Amino acid sequence: MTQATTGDFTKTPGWLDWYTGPSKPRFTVPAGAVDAHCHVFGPGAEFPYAPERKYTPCDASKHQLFALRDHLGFARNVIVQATCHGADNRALVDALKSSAGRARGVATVKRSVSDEDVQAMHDAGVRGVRFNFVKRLVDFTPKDELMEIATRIAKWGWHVVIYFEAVDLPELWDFFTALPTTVVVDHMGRPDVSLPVDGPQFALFQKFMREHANVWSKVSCPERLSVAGPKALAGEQNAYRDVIPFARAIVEEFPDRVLWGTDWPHPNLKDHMPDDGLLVDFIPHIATTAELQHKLLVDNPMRLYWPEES
Ligand code: 0GY
Repeated sequence: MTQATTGDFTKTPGWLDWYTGPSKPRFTVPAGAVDAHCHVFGPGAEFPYAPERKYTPCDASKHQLFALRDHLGFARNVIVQATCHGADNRALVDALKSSAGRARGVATVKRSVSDEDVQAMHDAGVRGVRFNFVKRLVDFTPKDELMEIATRIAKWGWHVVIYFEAVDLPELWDFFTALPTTVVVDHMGRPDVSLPVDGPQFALFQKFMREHANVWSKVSCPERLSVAGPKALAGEQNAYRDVIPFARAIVEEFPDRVLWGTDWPHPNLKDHMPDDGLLVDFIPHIATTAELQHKLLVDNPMRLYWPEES
């Protein structure tokens, strides 16, 4: 794969481009595996980045995403609208339409979206909306507006994907637990993995999932959550080892409500860009049996995104 340029847009200073030569994973994902969290960026010359964006990425096209899918051994993608495209879902919809049914999508919409627009996105393969509460990524949207959107999209059988930081869960709890749809949490609600896995911060997230059977979690982004980083210690095998106890706890307690994704092309990483092949090799450390791996990578994403085939 070759790195694309970014059209007329100037990348955010210090932006790390995605890794162009990912290794072939040693872990073979099960047949029919779904990469359930990834993005497309532009290309900016064709699908301009949104004026309200908080970063300008490098381009990362649908062709490059599909090539990565094949290289890693996955069958399908769930493409999640990234904040650099705001509520302009054209790049996402174009990728879905080019996927021959092998990609579904999660869009970002505003209150002003029409039923016709929702239906057109549904026909292209969109199955959810994303509400982002990470303050460095988006401006604030009133919760009554988000609840109105959630109520409307529920009529299409869509779900809500939420992205937030663990410290904000207490304040967001009442809103999240009132959502009328399936709710999918990005990256386990971004726990601080330097805190104990059995401490109060992660316990609140586990309570959130335990008490609300409609809540699912992506056990994704060790490269984003890790403090230990990608280097294994002498005598240890694992990159991102500090994330393992958190992700494994969620997979083992909620095996039917977990999803996994690469997060390619990995927006906003500051220190290192992961080799996506090594990210796949992380999976057996968090889903330690063939049965758990099959649920995580095939059964669960198929039930949520391709229910007609599962
Ligand atoms: C992710 C994480 C990030 C960015 C976005 O939409 C986005 O811009 O989700 C982040 O910066 O933490 O899931 O891709």
